[in-house]
Amino acid sequence: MSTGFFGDLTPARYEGPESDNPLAFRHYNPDETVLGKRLEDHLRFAVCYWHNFVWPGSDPFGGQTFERPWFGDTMEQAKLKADVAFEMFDLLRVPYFTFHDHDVRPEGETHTESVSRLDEMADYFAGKMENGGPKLLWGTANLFSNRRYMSGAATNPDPDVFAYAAATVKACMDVTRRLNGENYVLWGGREGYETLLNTDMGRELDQLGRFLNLVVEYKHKIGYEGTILLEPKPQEPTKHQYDYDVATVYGFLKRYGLENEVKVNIEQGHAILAGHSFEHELALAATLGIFGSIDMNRNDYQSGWDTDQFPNNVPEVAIAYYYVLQAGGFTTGGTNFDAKLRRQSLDPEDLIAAHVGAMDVCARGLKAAARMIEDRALEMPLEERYAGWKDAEAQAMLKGERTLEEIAERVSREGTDPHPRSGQQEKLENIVNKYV
Ligand code: XLS
Ligand code: NI
Ligand code: NI
Repeated sequence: MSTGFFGDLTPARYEGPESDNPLAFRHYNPDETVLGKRLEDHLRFAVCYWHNFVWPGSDPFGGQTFERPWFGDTMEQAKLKADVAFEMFDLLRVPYFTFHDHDVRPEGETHTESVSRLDEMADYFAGKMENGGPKLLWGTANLFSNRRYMSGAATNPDPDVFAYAAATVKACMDVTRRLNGENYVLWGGREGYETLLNTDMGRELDQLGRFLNLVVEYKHKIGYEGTILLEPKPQEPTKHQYDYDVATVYGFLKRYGLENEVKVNIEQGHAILAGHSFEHELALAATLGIFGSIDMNRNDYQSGWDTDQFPNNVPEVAIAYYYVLQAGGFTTGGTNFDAKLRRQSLDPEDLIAAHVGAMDVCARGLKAAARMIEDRALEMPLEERYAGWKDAEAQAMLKGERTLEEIAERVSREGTDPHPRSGQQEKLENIVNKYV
């Protein structure tokens, strides 16, 4: 039986680019084949639970703007929320969703009660996920909202908080596995500091390293086959977050022996906060072999904080998917909309319009990226640019078969004087523009 929250809306359909229907897909046709694969299987869209069904519309200067019948802290309301959430997944025909423990169940009086409520909700979800219902892209634990985590979870000066967080992650991994979640995410919102004056950075990094090793050890112990993902972010809510960006995370993983165990979930807005472009983070993760999944939500370029807006810039999204495809596309990862409405967008229909639009933008972006790949539009100039390295002598230098003296000797013998060549940036930008 329907909750009636979405009135008489019917599932969003693909109607083609000319459609005027604001709740129809103009570019996202899940069954369209792109590079030999269905669009739905390329994009692997996921809707997040927290921004859509938990966030009340607050901002730093104001409280709740949304009025939702499930706001409250009873299990009954949690189930109503789940009913509405699954109705929305259905209306959008998204293949995946994502959630934190905290999003789906009211906190209990004790840890045990919180876990049993989570288990009860997982059972409730399992029923709705049967028979072609949406699947779980990833599960995660909220280790940042409760005041016990104000000084960090794994990096807390108090070992009891470390233990509480560890127990919470165990419960969330269990539930994720039970629901066949394809990944498990850790975003360290409080794993950082407000001031160095009260922070022992070396100790906190070691705590975080041990925590993540515990997670990986447990994953192997229970035979969980999903991917463990870290989500980098430079700051907010902390002044400094240890998982600053992809490069920092990679150094951290190396240091604690986890570079082959853990990958990254890269969020567009977090990349911008770190002073990078989204594609920089994607390309670097692919290069380092740790690319996992994406959170496809942008920031406002003027605001300087995580505004979590739905994507709406096709050229930006196209470049992002270009690097996702270059990395071989998603395996267990996908496109999660960690995005929220603006707080004035009060209507249930706004939730649908936001996602439909975002999915369309992503579909356009991915199709443009696929065409660039098919035409090898950027690949050929790149090959050409590095062609000199095919030369035997160049290869010998690269493979460590030449010493510094030998190279110097050859340069003076041959009188080599390199000729600068154009980087052709504008030409390449024009090529991209042709596709987007
Ligand atoms: C916050 C993060 C968070 C993670 C999941 O900025 O993006 O929402 O994706 O904990
Ligand atoms: Ni974020
Ligand atoms: Ni995120």
